[in-house]
Amino acid sequence: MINKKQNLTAITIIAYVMLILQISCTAKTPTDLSKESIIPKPVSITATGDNFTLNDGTGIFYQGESEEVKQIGQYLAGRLKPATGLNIEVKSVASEPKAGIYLTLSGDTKQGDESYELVISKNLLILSAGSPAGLFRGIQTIRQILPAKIELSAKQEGPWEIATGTIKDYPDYSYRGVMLDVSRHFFGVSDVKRFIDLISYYKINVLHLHLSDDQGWRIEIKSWPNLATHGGSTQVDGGNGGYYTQDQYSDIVKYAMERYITIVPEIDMPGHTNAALASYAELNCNGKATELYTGIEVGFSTLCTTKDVTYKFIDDVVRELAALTPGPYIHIGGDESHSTKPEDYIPFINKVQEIVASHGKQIIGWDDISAATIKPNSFAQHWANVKNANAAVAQGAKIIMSPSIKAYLDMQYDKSTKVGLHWAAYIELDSAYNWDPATYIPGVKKENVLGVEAALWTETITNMNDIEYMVFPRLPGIAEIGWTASPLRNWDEYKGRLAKHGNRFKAMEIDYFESKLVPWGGVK
Ligand code: IFG
Repeated sequence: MINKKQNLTAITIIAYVMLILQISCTAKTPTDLSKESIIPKPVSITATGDNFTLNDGTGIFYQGESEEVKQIGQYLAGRLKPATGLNIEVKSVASEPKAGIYLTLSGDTKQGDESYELVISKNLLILSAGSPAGLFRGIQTIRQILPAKIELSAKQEGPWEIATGTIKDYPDYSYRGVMLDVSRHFFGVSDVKRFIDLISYYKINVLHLHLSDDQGWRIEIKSWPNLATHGGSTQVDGGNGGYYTQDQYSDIVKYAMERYITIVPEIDMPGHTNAALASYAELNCNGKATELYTGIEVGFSTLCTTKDVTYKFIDDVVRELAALTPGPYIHIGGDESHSTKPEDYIPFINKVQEIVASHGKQIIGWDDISAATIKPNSFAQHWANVKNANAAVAQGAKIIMSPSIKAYLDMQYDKSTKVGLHWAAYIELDSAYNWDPATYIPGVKKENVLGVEAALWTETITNMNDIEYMVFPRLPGIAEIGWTASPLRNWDEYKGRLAKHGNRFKAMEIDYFESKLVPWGGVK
């Protein structure tokens, strides 16, 4: 029979052991870099079993006088400050420092301009790349090999340790995008900037903005002002809609460029054009403006493809948009033109491609445009019809893979998902991850694929929380499909890494879907 005194002693011993354990857990025990949960998975990781520690003596140094590299260093310092409370100095140096974080463009771009290498030793973390974009991608990896609490916005206790070793990395596909439909429901500049922050953490490098559709025109066009003021005045279910002034659009473009993300603007045509048809009577074959539309039907609208004014309209729109868009692409839509006669659709698409090319941009269109003659150096975005994809490849076009049953993030996870649609499929995390763009469509090989893009249509999505709920965690998986070569990808291994991102999602205040397929937990 244990007496009271013995009982107390036992409890004291247990408490003491727990304390020692706790402290030893945070002691500088060598950690294993290869056990980190980086998404997308890097090409190679070699661990050396020690720790680099970020502290108030750590500086960020960059080689030479490049203002751009300095800004990347300042970006990193800015991401580290909230949780560590450290005001890390960013300084130019002529040569490799003895200690701290060193950014250098001494790398090569043999594996593309987003390749980078991280060499981490006890006192010095060297991030090298062949171009600033590679440095920026490497910084996302640095963020992910720090404890998840680094992403919290309030000051936390350290230590801020990074396991030592070497990471060599570069993407499999050069186009890794996500589309945000700002037409069905409008999302303001601050929402788009937060969205850009979140997708950049997973090395996404394209943001496709679906700027026009039946329910809303979302970009100011100075030569056709009613497009935004009238065509942008509402949205699905009749809300106030909205639009980006050209200055606001330029602000979004700049914010994306600073994160090495290319903006692809889409003006969908000849279908999905009711907002424009409601704004200008002359764009309609009958000369009468349509009513604004706040439903979610598709396929009922078409520009009047036989009128000259239609091509003047398109030329004005494309000219103004191209002047605001430093990226190489303009997306012309082309999908679901069920109200356009095929004999009118084909010459229309051919003419529109000439207009876009005349303004110095490359064309992307949904793969419906393969019915027309796709200009060389144009791209077809596959979404539902494999015949269209094969027809595009037959014309020499490269494919951006956005299969609706895999990559449409407006698809519900399962029957219980509170928002979204399911016309294509219910898409749980394993389904969104388990596909390979290089073998997905018979006849479409890896060399025919430019990359992948997830698409968030917003008929049922009305706020940032719903955007985050539908996009996370499926987007990190699609980002990995675009970045990590398929032999390195495996759902059972990936879900273990994804589980460790739950605390990162929480730290970034992402309202993510906690799928039961993932063993969430395991604080890192
Ligand atoms: N298809 C339509 C979209 C949108 C989507 C919703 C394409 C290319 C269904 N076109 O996907 O406008 O309505 O899931």
